[in-house]
Amino acid sequence: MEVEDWQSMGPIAPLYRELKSLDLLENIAELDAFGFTVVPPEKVGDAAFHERMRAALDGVIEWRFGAPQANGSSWRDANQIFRLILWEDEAFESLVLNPAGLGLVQYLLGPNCILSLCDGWIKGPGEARTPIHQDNWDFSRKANAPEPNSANFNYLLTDYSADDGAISFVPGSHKWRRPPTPADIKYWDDRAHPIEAPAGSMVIWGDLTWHGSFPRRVTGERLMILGTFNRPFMQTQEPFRQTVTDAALRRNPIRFAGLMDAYGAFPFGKDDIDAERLAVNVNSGMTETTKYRSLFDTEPAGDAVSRRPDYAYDEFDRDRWEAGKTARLERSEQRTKTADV
Ligand SMILES: O=C(O)CCC(=O)C(=O)O
Repeated sequence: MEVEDWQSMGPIAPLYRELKSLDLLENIAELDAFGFTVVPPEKVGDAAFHERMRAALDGVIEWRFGAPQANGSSWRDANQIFRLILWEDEAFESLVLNPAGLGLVQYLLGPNCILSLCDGWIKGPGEARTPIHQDNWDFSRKANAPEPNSANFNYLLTDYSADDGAISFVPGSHKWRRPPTPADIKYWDDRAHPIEAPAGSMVIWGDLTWHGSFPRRVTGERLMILGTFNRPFMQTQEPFRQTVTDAALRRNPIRFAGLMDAYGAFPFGKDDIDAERLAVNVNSGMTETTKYRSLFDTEPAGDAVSRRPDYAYDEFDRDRWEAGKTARLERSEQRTKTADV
């Protein structure tokens, strides 16, 4: 079937075509049927890409904690997340834009999703594990909405098996639309399906799927990078909008400014929306009409984008409002005249 730019599909049709060109349609089917999928290393990047990412994460670990000892027991009984690594190496900027990872995440959340987390994760030998849980943090509702609000990739930097301390999933749990109870957690901890996949793979899932991880039974460290993305009306878990620099926006494609939510409409101040910035249409965060940005766009955005200004939310610019009113009345007069002719 020819997938056309059907108006009713908005940006999902071009996204689907690009995922097809990446040979990822089976992954879409797995996300729908089972609630998780694994993209093999060769569809994520070439050998140089994987080596670069490993060097970047090793660099963060060494800088923050010191290099692990050669005997493989530095991280015994640890299951440690290290937060906000995005700005510690430019390699991570290309990871969050990775066409396979971002493409499948966008399929789950829409192509105007924003970045919520970019973290490293290390697990050492011993008993430490992640209990079965769901990443949908909306505990204000009794039942989950049918579609996820956030989605993750786990980019593996070491091989995964149950003995390596792999992530595990409860297949199909994304359709149950509720978080696990304490009894569920106990039941599924050892029964969940472990991911067996080589380093360089990307595991992807939406926030409705129950998952956890096994303890690591061998020496050495399990390494992974977590990317979490939100729908754009939500608060992010890490402050990318506040910490992104103009230089980072300039050197990346326009979609990166969208991921940083540098053009998101919220929050409003007394002056309401910044229409000029919204018109740039990088990522409105309000509607589905945001222009589709290709997964393959690598053109640096340059001066087309900038950091979010420091708005004086508590001030009201009466002159600006008057100017807007005058312009509106003039437009309406013009329309009436045209209709009279
Ligand atoms: O690998 C793990 O320990 C669990 C990963 C996880 O829960 C996540 O990435 O959200």
